[in-house]
Amino acid sequence: MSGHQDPVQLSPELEELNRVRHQFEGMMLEYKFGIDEIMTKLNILREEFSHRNDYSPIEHVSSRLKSPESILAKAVRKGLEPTIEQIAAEVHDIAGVRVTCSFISDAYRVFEMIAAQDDITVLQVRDYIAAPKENGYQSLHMLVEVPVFLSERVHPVKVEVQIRTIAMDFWASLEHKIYYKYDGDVPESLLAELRDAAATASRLDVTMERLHDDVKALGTNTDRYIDPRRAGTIELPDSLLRTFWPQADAADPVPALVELPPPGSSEV
Ligand code: 0O2
Repeated sequence: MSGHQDPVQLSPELEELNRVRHQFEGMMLEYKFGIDEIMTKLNILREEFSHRNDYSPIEHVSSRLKSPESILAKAVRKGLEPTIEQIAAEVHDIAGVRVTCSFISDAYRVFEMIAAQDDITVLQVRDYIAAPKENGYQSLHMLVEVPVFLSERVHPVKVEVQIRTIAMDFWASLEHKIYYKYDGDVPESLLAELRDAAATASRLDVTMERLHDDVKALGTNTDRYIDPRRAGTIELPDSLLRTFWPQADAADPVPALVELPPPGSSEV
């Protein structure tokens, strides 16, 4: 008996199926390479920032390749021909990268840094921060094209980059879960609560940005203030003092210096 097996003869239908599957896998691989390129760019920026400034506008970066089921569902929703060419042309978020930032200004800063890179082409921008969606969704979406260098050709790959704050991301992941739990048919009372929560998240972002600006306005002279975790005396700008000293009013001026409790003390 020889160890060799006869090659399997596939019917023409199976041959065709095999060809499409191979083509689809090739397309997904190219999208994965596109994600790899963008992730590398973002990780370089993040590490460079941390090294230079001890602060990075990029808090966290994640990526996902859309599942074949999700791609097909979107193709059906958009009324596309079920061909790889149509899907590649019309489904823009097969490759997705998400960047979370602490502050809204950081989101725009990251946007500008990506857009300014020579090999990046920005195909589309949707600014749901400036103009949130009806349901309260906020995020800055940019659809970019990045060249991927393959063995025999250079292939431009589309990647959707979503940039948002931590608060926006917290809201969006819960809303996404709720949307899928109710299969898109979310009760009106829950939708109203989600809109309220989005407004709260938005206020939080604005407050955090203002506090951050106030702290930056203290300048770079680190001798002027002491790490609060190590207790002692800390000098704060007026708006920050009023946040920690709500009993102060115009008649009772806020003291210029605040005594912080010693470390480990339960006193507030
Ligand atoms: P998933 O599960 O994240 O993949 P387009 O085809 O570009 O014309 P599309 O796809 O609606 O239209 O574009 P858009 O507005 O840029 O949205 C793309 C992605 O943004 C969505 O992908 C979500 O990830 C996110 N997104 C958009 N709107 C919302 C929203 O209201 N809530 C949440 N939580 N996320 C949103 P998918 O395929 O919908 O989902």
